[in-house]
Amino acid sequence: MKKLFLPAFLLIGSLAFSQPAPKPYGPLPTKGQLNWQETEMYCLIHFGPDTYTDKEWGFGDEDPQIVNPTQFSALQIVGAAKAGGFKGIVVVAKHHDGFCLWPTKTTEHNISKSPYKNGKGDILQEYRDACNKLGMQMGVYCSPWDRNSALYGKPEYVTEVYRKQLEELYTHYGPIFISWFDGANGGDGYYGGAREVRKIDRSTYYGWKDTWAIPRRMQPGAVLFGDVGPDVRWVGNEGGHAGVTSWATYTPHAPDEGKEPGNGYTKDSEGVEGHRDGKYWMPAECDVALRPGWFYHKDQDEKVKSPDTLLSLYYQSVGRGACLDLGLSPDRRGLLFENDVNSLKQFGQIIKQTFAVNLAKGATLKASNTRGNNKVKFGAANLLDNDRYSYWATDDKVLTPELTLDLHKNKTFNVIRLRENIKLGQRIDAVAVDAWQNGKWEQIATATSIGGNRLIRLPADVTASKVRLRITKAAVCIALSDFGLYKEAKI
Ligand code: FUL
Repeated sequence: MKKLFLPAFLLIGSLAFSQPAPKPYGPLPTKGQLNWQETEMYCLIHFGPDTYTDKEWGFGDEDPQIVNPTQFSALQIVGAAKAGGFKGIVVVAKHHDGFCLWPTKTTEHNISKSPYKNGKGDILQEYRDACNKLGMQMGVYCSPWDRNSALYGKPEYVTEVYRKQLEELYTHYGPIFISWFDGANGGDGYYGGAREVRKIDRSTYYGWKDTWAIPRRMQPGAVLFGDVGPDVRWVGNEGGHAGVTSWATYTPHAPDEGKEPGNGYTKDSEGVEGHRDGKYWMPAECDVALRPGWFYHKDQDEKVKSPDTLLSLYYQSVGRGACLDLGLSPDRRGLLFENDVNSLKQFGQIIKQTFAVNLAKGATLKASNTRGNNKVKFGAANLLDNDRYSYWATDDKVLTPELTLDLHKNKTFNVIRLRENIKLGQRIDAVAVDAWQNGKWEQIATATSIGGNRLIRLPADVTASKVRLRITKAAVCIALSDFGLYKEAKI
């Protein structure tokens, strides 16, 4: 009997521990997309001729002599973004007016023709240096639409100007984490003096597949953003919010049946929620400006979004699995105005303090199921460590498990955080959270589309000593990596 017992024990033990990891589900993120997801928040910096003409879209005939930011400080701008909790910047290297902030060889319409540093300036390089110094990531936005170029509308503009500009940006300014492709395209402009309306076929003109091949080759770590991704999709509004349900998966559709979608040519209202059965891993980026406009306008100095507004946008973007891309606009001096700096700073403090302490840490966890009974590899304790990819998993057939957290004493919170290990795809459709109140469980929240990050901001504080998480719908067995309870800081 004794002799039999040992091998049987070993067999059962090894079966349990040999339970393989859950099979990945659906489209999966690439390394660049994982990095982007972890970045969560970055800033989109608009500065150029529009700053001096008080416009949002320059016509393309602006004199480079007007661009003279005598106090330009990339360190001040990037430093303010960092204080706001942002982990990167996207530099608008060229906006629709065609003026390049770096000394490009592709056009005369660039910073070297301005008085800035006597024509020796290179704003991109200054941003690069500041990012390196402050440990921030850098990305670039080079507008496909160019209202200055005489060639715009001809194939040569794409092959000899636009793609060459991208090559320069990808060559000279170090590793970038995102290349941003805008959808605004074609219309009236200066076009080398022609001053006319030029329309392009948004579906085919830029040859997106060939254009994307350039960053794929030259900046393999970067994600590519656009209405059609291919890595990060536009959320479909410039209000800074994703849908209450927002899937990381998406299939871009052209507005007209049978056509190829392109940037500026999608059913962009679909971007806000994405598609549960989307063909691609293509989570949303929510872009919104800190002020009403993307460029600096003096008369908007008092219209800078407050830290509270930024916080609510944070929950509606980052909290829904998207990233927040906040527009900053240096003024004519080349500095961020003090109201902008202050708002960023206070917002950053709220975020930092709110998420500094996970009140669920130290809880005793009881899961209704653990994959293969393997608590080390797939146990619920993995939810409370700081590893974004260690996870609690269930057996293949268990799609709606429950987890009870005994917090041992009353804790007060108003934010709940959930994250899936998205290396295994987006698996969970819906959850509910209960708190132990007056001797019974009471449902305090529900949420859909969990993905890389889901923040639930409760309408009021909850005080409880026990909390329960119920997965109410999942496509396959779960792989949840994070559960957090937080109390929002007041500044
Ligand atoms: C839009 C542009 O037309 C705006 O000027 C701005 O750059 C914004 C971020 O993207 O499509």
